[in-house]
Amino acid sequence: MESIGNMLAGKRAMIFGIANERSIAWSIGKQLHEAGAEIGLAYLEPLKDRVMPLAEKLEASVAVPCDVSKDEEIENAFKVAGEKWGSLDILVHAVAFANREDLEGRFVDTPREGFRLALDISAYSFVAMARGAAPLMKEGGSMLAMSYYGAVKTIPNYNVMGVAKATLESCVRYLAVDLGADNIRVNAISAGPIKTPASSGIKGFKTMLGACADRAPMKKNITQEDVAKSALYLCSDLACGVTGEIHYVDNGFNVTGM
Ligand code: 0WE
Repeated sequence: MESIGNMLAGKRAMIFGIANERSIAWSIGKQLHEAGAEIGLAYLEPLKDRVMPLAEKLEASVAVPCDVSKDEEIENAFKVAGEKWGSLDILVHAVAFANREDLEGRFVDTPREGFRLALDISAYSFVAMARGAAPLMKEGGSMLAMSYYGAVKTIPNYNVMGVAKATLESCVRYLAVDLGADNIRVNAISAGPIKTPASSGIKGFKTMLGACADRAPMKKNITQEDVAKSALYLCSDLACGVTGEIHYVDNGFNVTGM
């Protein structure tokens, strides 16, 4: 049995969604790098100065700016990775966005443009990434997206992001069917709430963290590292029989009814 130290030796991973050191994508990058994977990052250009030092720590051999609302930029990210590496084994999607004003108040008031934006950035981008990554996964591969329980149950204020995550989870299943014959697995992690760049500044978030910890069987909140360890499993050959799956990393919260 190989050790975690070389579980991903010789594998190459493209990671989308590092904003800073609290990003889930950053923890996953560290975990995959520690397991021996070669890392490539695609980041939002305005975040370059924050991301480049992290790219350096991951010894990233690819670092490419990418606005995931643009097909050409997603295509370019995989063109750059393909030119550098020739092949790809792992894709990590840890990207989401909704307008701030659409994450409070009544869901029924979500404007068409806010709905479009949330589903475009948070769900469609995974489809476009899968299309770019699949041709590079010549020996098969693993694609992973991040979801949240708000996809399947209503969570106050999560609103249009819940609809976007429901869409993302469905995309995982359809992509798993399309790509399965090419030995490409597609899964999502549904993470419990964590304080990250995306969750900071959401009103009532701290209260929510406390309530979740109280109700969760494990009586605590999860960490980015908890997510990253499950991500390592799903990206590795240990999960060779797992695809189309939504894997909860939430200290058991989702199995409770009260
Ligand atoms: O998916 C998320 C957060 C996604 C997110 C967060 C923001 C905040 C800043 C997407 N877009 C934006 N846009 C912004 O302008 N989570 C799972 C974390 C989260 O966000 C919530 C939650 C939880 C949990 C929002 C409301 C209620 C609960």
